[in-house]
Amino acid sequence: MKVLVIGGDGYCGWATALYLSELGYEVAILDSLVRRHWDAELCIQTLTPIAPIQQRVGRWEELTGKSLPLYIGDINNYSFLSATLQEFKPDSIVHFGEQRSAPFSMIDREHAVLTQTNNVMGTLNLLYAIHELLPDCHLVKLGTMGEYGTPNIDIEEGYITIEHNGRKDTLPYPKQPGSFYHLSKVHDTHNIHFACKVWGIRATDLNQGVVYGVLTDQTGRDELLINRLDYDGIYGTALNRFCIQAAIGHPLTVYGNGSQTRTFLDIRDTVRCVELAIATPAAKGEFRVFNQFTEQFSVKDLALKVQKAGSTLGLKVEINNIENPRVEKEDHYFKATNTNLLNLGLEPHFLSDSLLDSLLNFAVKYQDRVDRTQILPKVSWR
Ligand code: NAD
Ligand code: USQ
Repeated sequence: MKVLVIGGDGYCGWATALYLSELGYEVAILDSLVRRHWDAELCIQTLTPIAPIQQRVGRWEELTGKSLPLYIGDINNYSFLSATLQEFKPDSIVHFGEQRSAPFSMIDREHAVLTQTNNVMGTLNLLYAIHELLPDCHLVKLGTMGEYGTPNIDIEEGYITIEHNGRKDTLPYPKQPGSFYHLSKVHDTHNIHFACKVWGIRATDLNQGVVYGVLTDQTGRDELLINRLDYDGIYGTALNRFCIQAAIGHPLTVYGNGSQTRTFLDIRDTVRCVELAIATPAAKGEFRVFNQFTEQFSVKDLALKVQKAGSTLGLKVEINNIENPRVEKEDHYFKATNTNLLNLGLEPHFLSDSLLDSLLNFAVKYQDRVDRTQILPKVSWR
């Protein structure tokens, strides 16, 4: 099976491209490299020194003897996108290629517009390209658990059955996202759902939780294959940030009282979930939604876990409750369903002390690359 990984130079995409390539899928990477450009603009860097995409791809090909073609360009350039699809002819497209930071999308008008234009138009262009050129191709699109927000009822997988005035229907689950970035995912969801209905496209929306960890069997094989690990206040995500903060002796930055609860998964499960989705494609016209996470934690619980793991490594870890820069509920009900991927055979890697140790050790190894001025959040929602 041929798989095109859009966003294959990014955190989730790079790990996924190598994993699928190792499993024997014929993989190609498409990426505009715009994330490297945004990093430069914001003066931020990944903790880990990532090699230029051509070098990391070359190293993978050298080590494994597998070819990993590279298409550098923007999916909003329709002639580039169509030429790529016509040349590579994928059976599945895994779409990670979006601006994915909530704080980035809340910097100002320009960044909100950039986020929604890049993400919503990119996915719309992709839907047209699939419809016109590869109508049988399965689109596996990365959505987010943040599309649902924090409703006071259980969160289902994409749809909910409702009885109203004596009638019953199964409808898209209500969406209450918490940033212009998360909203871009909701807009994508509606566009994909509609395209499945009118054109018979087959699609799976993976509503992923917050990803943690950095090592996979493939990216750990050589220094040139190392994956990115963001720790700054814009692109760094909660648990990865806490581990890096602990390693360099910075107090953990818990926003508000830390009771806000989110879903999480190990990057090794991200790659496996994508494999499960492409191995059993959606039917023609089906818009399938999987909630892609393995556990849920409050931010406060995560900080306490990192503090405990740090102490066993001799690190003195302080926890700081700082003013929450976001507008989000802190004390709320949260219970989300994730049975679809488990039913397909996902065997989760649960967050363990050994994982925290390995993340902490990784962070200690590269601590000289940390720019401490980039740790505290600088973007306010208000
Ligand atoms: P990332 O920023 O590391 O990677 C995204 C990649 O997409 C980058 O290499 C970027 O250059 C590329 N890209 C962006 N816009 C593009 C365009 N228009 N054309 C071509 N390439 C483009 O992000 P990530 O953490 O790997 O996230 C990947 C996807 O997974 C995103 O859609 C994100 O919303 C989703 N997701 C991520 C997380 C997480 O915790 N990292 C959690 C849930 C969902
Ligand atoms: N948080 C802290 N301290 C920090 C960083 C974050 O308390 O230093 C809190 C935030 O206030 C929030 C929670 O941790 O309540 C999660 O924040 P995050 O930055 O880890 O994650 P988020 O902004 O939601 O975005 C990340 C990815 C995004 C993905 C999303 C999945 O960047 O691409 O869509 O996780 S989810 O959260 O399920 O929507």
